[in-house]
Amino acid sequence: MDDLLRQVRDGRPRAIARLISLVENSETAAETAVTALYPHTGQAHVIGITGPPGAGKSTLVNELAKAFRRLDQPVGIIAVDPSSPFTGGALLGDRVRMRDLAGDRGIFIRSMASRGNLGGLAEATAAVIKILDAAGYPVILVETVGAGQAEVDIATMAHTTLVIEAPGMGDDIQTFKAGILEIADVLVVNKADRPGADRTIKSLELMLHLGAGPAVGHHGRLPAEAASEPLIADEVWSVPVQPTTAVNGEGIPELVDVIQRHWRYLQSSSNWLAKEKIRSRREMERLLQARLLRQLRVSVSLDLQEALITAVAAREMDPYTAVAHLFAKLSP
Ligand SMILES: Nc1nc2c(ncn2[C@@H]2O[C@H](COP(=O)(O)OP(=O)(O)OP(=O)(O)O)[C@@H](O)[C@H]2O)c(=O)[nH]1
Ligand SMILES: [Mg+2]
Repeated sequence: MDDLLRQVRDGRPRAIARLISLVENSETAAETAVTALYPHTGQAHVIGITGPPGAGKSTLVNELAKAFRRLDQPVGIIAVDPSSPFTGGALLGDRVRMRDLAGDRGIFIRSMASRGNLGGLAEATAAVIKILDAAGYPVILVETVGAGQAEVDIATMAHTTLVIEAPGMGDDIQTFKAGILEIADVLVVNKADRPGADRTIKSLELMLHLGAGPAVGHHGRLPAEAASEPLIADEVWSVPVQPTTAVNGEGIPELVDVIQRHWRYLQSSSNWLAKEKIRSRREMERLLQARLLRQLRVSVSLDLQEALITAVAAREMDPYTAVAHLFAKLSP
């Protein structure tokens, strides 16, 4: 493992791929890898790309990667698909779409899919981000298809979250998913070549107006329970709406400018530590949850779990008492 970790820090693609496979398949490997690599992380700009199926996320990721390569920045790409039970070859379509990137040594692409457990996937994704960060990729693009909790999880891992929408999916304010304003640092209207793009842009701008009113300290809108550190109100980021046509590259240079502006905003901001604390708290909660569930599997027989579930369903026991039984078994 030590040798492998050294090679990863040297940026060797084959070592990186091997370590990622280990981490995907074993929580212990993830723990060992992250513990060793953590001191070497914190350099990368992690950019989340999320949005509904077919909005053009992969096409856009492809274009963004090419744009960052033109700036001479190595780029790591993680495509996460929580709805797919397969790993590796599952996102073959994405690979095809990103094929102009193949052969570029400055690009590392990895697809990840569900292991039948969303929490596990988030944990693995967080570990893979750290591996690429420690391996020296200054830009890491993480694509997730908008699937509820997964996209929120990615938003808490990314410094900059792009929410991708496309025209023609019904442009009423109500049809945009609730919650996207909370996670978006930039709203991208892709397929700007399609009829109705203007209307989508206007709807989103209106929604931003209604949602936020005048400029609000961004990420101050993350749930209050997460923000133990007061966010300083004089630092503001107003979420821009950026049109793009990913298939021909239109709007991409402007989008890269916006992304870089957001990065500078984060770094110059006195809120940096407060935001890092929000991210760290979320990550630790996720790990704790995963660990508790793992411990439950080890300490409590499936029969007993089933019996308690049945008792609650049959109204023979209340859920609090059932959980108290489980919890008592967890502590040694
Ligand atoms: N007209 C038009 N089509 C686009 C544009 N960007 C992407 N597409 C097309 O939209 C389709 C879906 O693109 P993808 O990049 O696979 O979209 P995605 O959001 O990654 O899709 P999933 O990963 O399946 O959720 C493809 O056929 C693209 O060629 C665009 O700017 N304009
Ligand atoms: Mg895709």
